[in-house]
Amino acid sequence: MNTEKLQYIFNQFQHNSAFQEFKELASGHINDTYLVVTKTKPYFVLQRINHGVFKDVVGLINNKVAISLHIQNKLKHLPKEELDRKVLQFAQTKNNNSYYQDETGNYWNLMYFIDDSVTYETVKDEEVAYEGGKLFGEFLNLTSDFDVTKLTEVIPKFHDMSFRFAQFSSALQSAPKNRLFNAKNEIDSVFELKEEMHILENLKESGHIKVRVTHNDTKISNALFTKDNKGLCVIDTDTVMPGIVHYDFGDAIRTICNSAAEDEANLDLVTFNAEYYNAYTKGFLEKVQDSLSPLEINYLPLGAKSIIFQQALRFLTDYLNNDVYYKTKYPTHNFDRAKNQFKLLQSLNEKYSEINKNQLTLN
Ligand code: GN1
Ligand code: MG
Repeated sequence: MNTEKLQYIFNQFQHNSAFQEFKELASGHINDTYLVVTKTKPYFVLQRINHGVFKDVVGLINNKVAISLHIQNKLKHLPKEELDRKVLQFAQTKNNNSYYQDETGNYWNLMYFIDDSVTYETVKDEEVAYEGGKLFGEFLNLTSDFDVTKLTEVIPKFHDMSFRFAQFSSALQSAPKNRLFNAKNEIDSVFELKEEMHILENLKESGHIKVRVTHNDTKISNALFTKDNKGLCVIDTDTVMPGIVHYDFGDAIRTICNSAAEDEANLDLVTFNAEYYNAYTKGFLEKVQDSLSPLEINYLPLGAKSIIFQQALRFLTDYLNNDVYYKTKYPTHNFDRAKNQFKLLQSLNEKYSEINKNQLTLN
């Protein structure tokens, strides 16, 4: 990305700021994200949405702007400086649009950067787990009265297990022989878990679990914290859409309770931290319990299991497909990610009865 082009795109938006320089924020696997440093604060975050992955970019942007406005409205009693740090704010273009489409067809959106905050790729402190739980719980609570039928399903069937299995099956048909051979054990694990991993989807399809507004990418690096570790703001709302609470709960647990990063290749370093699970769950339920049914609460542990499994399945599928979806840094990156998630799942399984028991006493 060259500076002139980025500056030009930045200046298509209303901001009254002078561009100084940009830095790439490289943590996402799908979109391109840049911090725009301006001569005076606030800084901005400029994002190019990957429209190969997100087919309905306009729907995606409408979703996230609508959700931000909804939360801002619910928190309007707060002082403006506090509100601006707790909820994402999107800038409009000079034509009063929430996105700019450049001459090559790419879509861009611009957010205000929230200064003096920290993010975590891995969690080393129980308080961060607890605060993360409160933050994501509050996000679900504040959006629980938003009319979910107004949201676009930005990636249809995003968390549907049967859809992910279908993608896996077709990858098995076309995968190169060496990758199939390398992944034999992981492929076997997928089939062993098939039935249990469909339980939540079946409960959703039969209407026993409610479809609500969900974030769908609640990895812990999508939570901003203050420097003293208080939950501040939920970011990366690209995948906000109708879903079930278990996916959001599970994806946060997947990243908070992993003692290592999701692509750590040394599997001895990957274990599931049950203390962080309890801390997260406590914070989460403090904020969202009143909007959940007892059935939804009782199935939260299975949400964690299902999402860790699904992420393993998605990384494995992409490895078998020769890495067409996630950004990778080396040829076995997706395979390392998949093995990491299977190891995490195994470690969770060893602690599962303990977690389930705690779950019942928590509510
Ligand atoms: C992708 O791009 P990023 O890092 O925000 C993916 C998530 C995965 C995550 C794994 C649209 O998110 O579903 O959980 O990688 N997003 C999409 O780190 O597929
Ligand atoms: Mg994301």
